[in-house]
Amino acid sequence: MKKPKLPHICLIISSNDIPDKAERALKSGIKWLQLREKELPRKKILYSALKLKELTHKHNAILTINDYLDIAIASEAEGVHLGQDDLTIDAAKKIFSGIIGISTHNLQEALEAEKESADYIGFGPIFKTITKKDALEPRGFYMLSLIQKKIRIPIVAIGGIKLENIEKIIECGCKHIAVSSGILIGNIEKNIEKFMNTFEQLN
Ligand code: TZP
Ligand code: MG
Repeated sequence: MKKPKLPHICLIISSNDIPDKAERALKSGIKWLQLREKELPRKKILYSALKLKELTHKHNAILTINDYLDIAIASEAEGVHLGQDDLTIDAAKKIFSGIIGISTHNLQEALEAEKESADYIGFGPIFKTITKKDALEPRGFYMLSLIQKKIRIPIVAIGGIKLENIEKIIECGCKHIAVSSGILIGNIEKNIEKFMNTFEQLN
């Protein structure tokens, strides 16, 4: 199966956002959802993934699952997003032919991910985030630009990305972002419209 092209914006959601916020986001044009659920037992995460897959399929969007390759496979999600302490990319490739992304936080991790032929890297946190409790220190624009120069696979900037700072992210050459609070807090529809407009100017 051919891997789908990565949309510009990945919206990170948890089970609490299903179905209401997930559906509103999809209706507003979001084409990539990532299920990131750190609290619930695996069986409940699977149920969330299955429900989300129904919704993303209906709206012609893709779904990726954070951390759990088994749940990605069982829910027929298009991809999995691995952390540095999850399965290796090599191991994931043996059992999964979908999109494999991995979180990176420095140049060395990014180069390793590229060498292992990840489909994309997540890079961050770019700014301070309220969503990830154990997030590292913000990497900032400088690091993002450096990574952009050295890495050829798609880079998804993550962490504290908001409408106020998105233009600078794009100036760094970045074509993909993963966002949670910047879209889910406030008016979801308006936030998405503004984020999408910013990227449309690129095309
Ligand atoms: N990894 C680094 S920052 C982050 C994750 C999962 C959270 C992103 O959420 P927000 O609300 O857009 O900062
Ligand atoms: Mg993880």
